[in-house]
Amino acid sequence: MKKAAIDEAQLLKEFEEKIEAEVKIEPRDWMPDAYREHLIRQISQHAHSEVIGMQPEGNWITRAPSLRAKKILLAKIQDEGGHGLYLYSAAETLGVSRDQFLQWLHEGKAKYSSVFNYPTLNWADIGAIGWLVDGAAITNQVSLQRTSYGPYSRAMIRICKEESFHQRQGYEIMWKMMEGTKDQQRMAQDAIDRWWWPALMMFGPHDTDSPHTSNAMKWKIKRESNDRLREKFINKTVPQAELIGLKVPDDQLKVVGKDQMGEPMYAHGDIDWDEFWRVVKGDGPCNKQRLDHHINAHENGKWVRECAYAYQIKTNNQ
Ligand code: BYC
Repeated sequence: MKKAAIDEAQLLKEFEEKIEAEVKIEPRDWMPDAYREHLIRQISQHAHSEVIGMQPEGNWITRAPSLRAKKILLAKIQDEGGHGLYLYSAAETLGVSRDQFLQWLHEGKAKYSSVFNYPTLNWADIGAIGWLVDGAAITNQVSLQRTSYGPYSRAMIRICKEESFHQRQGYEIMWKMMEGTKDQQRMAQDAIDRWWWPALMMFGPHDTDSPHTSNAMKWKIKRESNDRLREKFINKTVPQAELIGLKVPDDQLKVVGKDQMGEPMYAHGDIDWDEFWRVVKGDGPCNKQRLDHHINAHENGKWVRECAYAYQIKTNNQ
């Protein structure tokens, strides 16, 4: 065997030993190309989700029903922007520039979570996003705190702290509406009817149809599979819905057992995977609007970036 091949085999062995021993992989460590590519794809798509996810909620800042509600919504949306920035920074440690990530997003080569391609039609949708969409995101992200790549794991730990406030403020909106008038209760039920299934789709295709799961689990990038996380989310969320008098829009939902704490575990009905793939591939209700908005905002911000670069060059030369 040639020396380069021996060296590579040794490096791979050391990498695998670290993964096995739960030692985080750091940016300057050797890693297989496929591990790097996998992380670049997943972390950048995660970052894009955070940033595109600001749009459906941003739609309601000017129409929040009280000053308190407006302040909470503003703070939440600002947090999402911050999450995007931590994640872009984590992804950049893998050797790809922020400009490149944005170009892939604008060209439609990079994905973002399909859930953000649905419209926010009324105030109850803001409650449903916080409760269900952030609730689904946090279920996934708690698990990703233990991911094997150090910068991604550390970003997740910080993001989870903020995400739990997001989930609770969403649930509070729904709970208040369910304590309100008949019309408010109808709006809350309508919102869960429209957001429940897209929230379940956030976990991705069934494990048997998920091409990336096998490597992701082998390298401990993902710590739990798409279906396992979806089940966890359902088990946690159905009792919350029932507590405030909301009905989960799934006629096939049924209790199939109890967990170790005596809490119910559920089996759910069929997810409409045709709809999922249609939306992922660009044909959802708001795909075009979301991407156009991002591209326009990016173009309009060009002068700000140019000023910042010019200032950086000037101060570096002093
Ligand atoms: N939407 O083999 P699979 C937030 C794609 S934002 C679109 O299972 P993987 C918030 C997948 O990319 C945070 N595409 O992939 C912000 C792959 O296509 P490519 C949201 C999806 O990576 C503002 C193909 O399907 N959270 O919290 O092993 C306001 C096959 O899938 C989706 C994240 O972004 C989807 N739902 O697992 C409020 C989580 N699902 O790449 C809240 C980060 C699958 O081969 N990402 N695809 O072209 C992950 O954890 C994983 O990437 C996934 C998919 C679980 C999503």
